[in-house]
Amino acid sequence: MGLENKISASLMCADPFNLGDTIFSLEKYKIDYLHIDIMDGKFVPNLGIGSDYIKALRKHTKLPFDYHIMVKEPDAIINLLDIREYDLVSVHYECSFQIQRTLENIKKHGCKVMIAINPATPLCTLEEVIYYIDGINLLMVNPGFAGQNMVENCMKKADKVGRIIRKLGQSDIIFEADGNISFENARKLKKYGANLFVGGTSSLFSSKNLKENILKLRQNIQE
Ligand code: S6P
Ligand code: MG
Repeated sequence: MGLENKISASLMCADPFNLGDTIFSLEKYKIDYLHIDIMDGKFVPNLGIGSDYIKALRKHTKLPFDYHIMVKEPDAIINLLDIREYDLVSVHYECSFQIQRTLENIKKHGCKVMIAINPATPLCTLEEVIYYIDGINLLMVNPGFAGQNMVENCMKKADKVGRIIRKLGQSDIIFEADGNISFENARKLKKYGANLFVGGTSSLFSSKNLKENILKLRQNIQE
């Protein structure tokens, strides 16, 4: 028996002018997580929102945060975040010289710790970290920007990740899929074992009707 399917709403895809209303709507329509992309302009060629801004959001919502950290040597930044035990934190395999140490540092915050895998990151890396992590965040695009098309081969990679998880008997591992998660892609990824879906411009924010889009995404990831 696997984990319950969940949806994480990508904050960088929301209209910043209406952010408060969007977050209240996400709460009202029972979204599971707020997906927060943190970028440093070095690990990925873009910048994300800063730690003070993120902490300010915390004052206005009780939704759990799903931090996706795309930062070189992220330990210092991680310590600046207000991480709670119900949050998820994913860092990339390549971000740190001693990734196991970084994962252990994150774990000290009491949250779930996850490894993020780029489209070109070999899956054999999972063997080295699987016993340190609660989940995998599989990137279906090269991270840094919203609105990209899925990198070829990523669907096959998702299939392989699902098989690895089953082979290791790790049925309680979180398997997140991030990037170009359209309604259709979500349905396919669900078959491969994904259980956490990042909703961005391809689904939740593809039109102004957030309620309808959440419902449609939920229907597409049902058992
Ligand atoms: C990409 C980032 C993602 C995006 C999300 C956008 O670097 O990690 O979390 O916010 O992928 O969704 P979409 O549907 O526009 O690709
Ligand atoms: Mg992300």
